[in-house]
Amino acid sequence: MGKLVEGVWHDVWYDTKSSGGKFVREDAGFRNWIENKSDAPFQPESGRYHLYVSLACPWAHRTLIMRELKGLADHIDVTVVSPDMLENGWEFSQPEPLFGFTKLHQIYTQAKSDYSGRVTVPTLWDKKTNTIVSNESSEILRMFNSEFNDLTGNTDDYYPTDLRSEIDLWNEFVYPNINNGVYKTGFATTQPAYEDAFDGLFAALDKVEQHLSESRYLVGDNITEADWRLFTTLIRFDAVYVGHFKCNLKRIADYPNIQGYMKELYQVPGVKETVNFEHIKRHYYFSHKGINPTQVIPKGPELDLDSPHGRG
Ligand SMILES: N[C@@H](CCC(=O)N[C@@H](CS)C(=O)NCC(=O)O)C(=O)O
Repeated sequence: MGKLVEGVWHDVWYDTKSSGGKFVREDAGFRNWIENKSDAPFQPESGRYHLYVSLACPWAHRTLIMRELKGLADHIDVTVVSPDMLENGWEFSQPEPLFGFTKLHQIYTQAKSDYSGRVTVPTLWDKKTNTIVSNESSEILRMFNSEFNDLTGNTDDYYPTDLRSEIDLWNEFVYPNINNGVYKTGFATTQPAYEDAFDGLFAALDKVEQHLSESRYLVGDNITEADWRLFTTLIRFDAVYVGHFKCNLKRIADYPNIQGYMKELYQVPGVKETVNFEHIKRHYYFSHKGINPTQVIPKGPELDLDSPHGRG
């Protein structure tokens, strides 16, 4: 765990002292866009881009799901980092295929030798211009959703124009309260910071539970990116966030509508193959030594994900 400062790796944990015990997530550093336009510097091309992910990470997971759903698996290769994120940050269990690097931070300094900032997954690499296109999952998601359609022939749209304002509203609600809410709860280093995040998280889950009693998905009758962004947090919740992050007012299994909805999304063809509980549990319980100094990984819980979801 650490960050790059002018191209040099420093092993430091998140600073919560300057924010009253609260965990504040930094913005991503590479924010280019792949666009299907003749004058765009990053154009959709088969085999041009390489995606670095952790199977443990909910932000990386979104991009893996979208790659699968949009038929991009044959066009964008993936390298999976080791689940353990310790003093060197994300590492590869075998040298990665493009440069033979063993650490993800080397990819960042390959792109920019004096880079300063966090080294995060997902990271989307461009082999043609030798740089990182983006390390912001929400933006990678949009590129995958729309910019490769001519290449793949897949025109499924998870961010349709007429639903954008509603999708944006859900994203703005789900991100701080749920996606990042579990991290704010788990990484809080003071009681009030923990309780604030905890209360916000469970109030938000209550609202989603209520909404899903009236609506098939977050936005009407079709799955949108808002659902996938929520899904990757839900699927980790009972296995990790309840125990490791102390998000223990309720489990997802205690919310009938959310549980059915989560199972339905899990059962969408291609999705369950992107879910890896071994990496998920190993990463959190083994990497966050401040929270779990023994690094013992729990065996449970038993999860019911494959039985009928009961949602129509
Ligand atoms: N805003 C980024 C956040 C990505 C992120 O924070 N990923 C975590 C893993 S779940 C990470 O790589 N953390 C390493 C660090 O913060 O140093 C995104 O959505 O892509």
